[in-house]
Amino acid sequence: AQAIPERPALPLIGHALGIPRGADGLVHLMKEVKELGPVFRVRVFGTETVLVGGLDLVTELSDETRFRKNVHPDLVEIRQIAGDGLFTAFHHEANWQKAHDILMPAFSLGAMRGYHATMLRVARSLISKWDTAAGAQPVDVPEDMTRLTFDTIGLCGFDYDFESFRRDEPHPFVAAMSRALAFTQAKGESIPGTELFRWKQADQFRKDAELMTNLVDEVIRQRRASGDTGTDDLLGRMLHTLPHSQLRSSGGTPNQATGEPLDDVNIRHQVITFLIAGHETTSGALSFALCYLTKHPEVLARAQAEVDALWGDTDTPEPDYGDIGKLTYIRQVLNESLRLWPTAPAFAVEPLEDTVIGGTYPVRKGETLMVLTPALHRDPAWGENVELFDPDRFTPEREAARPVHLFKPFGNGERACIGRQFALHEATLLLGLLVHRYRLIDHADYQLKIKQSLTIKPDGFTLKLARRTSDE
Ligand code: MNH
Repeated sequence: AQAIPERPALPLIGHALGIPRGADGLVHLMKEVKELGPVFRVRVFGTETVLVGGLDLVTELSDETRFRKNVHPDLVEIRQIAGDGLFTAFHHEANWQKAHDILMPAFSLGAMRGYHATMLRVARSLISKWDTAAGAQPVDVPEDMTRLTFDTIGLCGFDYDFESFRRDEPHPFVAAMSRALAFTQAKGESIPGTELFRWKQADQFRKDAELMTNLVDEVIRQRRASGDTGTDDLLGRMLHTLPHSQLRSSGGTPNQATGEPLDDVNIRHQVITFLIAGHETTSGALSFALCYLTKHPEVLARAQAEVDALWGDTDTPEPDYGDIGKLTYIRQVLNESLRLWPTAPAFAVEPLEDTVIGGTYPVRKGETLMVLTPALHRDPAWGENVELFDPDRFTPEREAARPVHLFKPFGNGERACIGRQFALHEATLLLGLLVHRYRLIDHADYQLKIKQSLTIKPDGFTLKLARRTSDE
């Protein structure tokens, strides 16, 4: 056995001084993969994390007979807001299996048929805003993508309209959420004990958490008051579906689902979870994709050719559900954007027992092994020029030939993203409509800069737009 590589560490504070805070932390760790190799250990005060960023090790860690999701310290902090909701639930919590069983059908590929019209309606709100901006002023891409994804999850999941396109500022929930997530993250990165001195931020955090909770309770109250028990969206399913007992697919531990519906506190946690997880990542993915389309005119031209073949030069295309599956090149563009910048840039697993990874590194039961997805997505197995944006990496032939665990933007196994089809349907539809309608003008010669909260976005990315004419 061999010790996991690490930089020399100072007593107590460990590597804290060497790791930049916030946004640059991710880029720093990606660099460490190049210098220290695909596995290394980082200590920050009392917390130790093993980081993993290469194909062979990630393939090993994806084995669910040996590893399961780890709710790492950052996620534990987020439990203050999202409790035992799907994303932050410990793997053994009974509510995870229960909510998973109740909600899975709402995320099947077939369920997307039911969301399509609503997604299209929200896309048209964005387009009408962008039409007004076209030829006049630039648009703030991540902000408008956030308006779109937030309204989409609100309407599709809860039949609740946040009306983000009627607001000059982000919806108060979005502002409160960003601050609250930043607070929980800063807490994880700071010297233990110093929370006491940040009472102002702590006070703001309490207010933000309360605002989110109140809004969610209002969403639930409105549904209950309406007497509606038939709507089969996320909220309807949570309020009215009874789970049936079944065995856990892994391990064989009997699940403790009782046949009772989800309790009110858990429903609140799930709604908050979906409002957060259901919009941040998709909005970032759309923003990166637009950024790469803007910087790669030859890719944009191919994407435009694809939508033109489907919708011609009609002013208002009427994409139906089936069209989304035909936008295969647009889907490749999205995948390639998610390869370079997977917007949830890490996920963690823990060994079920003390074990050895990579044939030589001992790891302990329950310790945090964090997969650094952007590093995995630059593994030499991707080929020569891993930094190059090339949607042709995702042609059906090359996808079929790719090792299974080389591309993991949605995490792994049972605890992988439940909203994957939802995100891809929504994002493919919108990108299709946008490239059909606009020329994307890189008016500020944008240089990619990563902004990181829990998820990542292209910081300060603005675009100018012009309507396409029928000969371009
Ligand atoms: Mn999503 C889990 C990435 C869109 C709801 N999501 C995960 C995980 C990743 C992830 C990675 C696994 C995290 C972990 O192992 O700790 N999610 C994404 C990306 C997009 C995305 C890159 C868009 C692009 N996610 C969405 C959408 C929704 C959603 C849209 C909801 C509508 N995601 C979830 C939930 C979980 C999750 C809920 C937790 C699932 C579970 O543990 O059971």
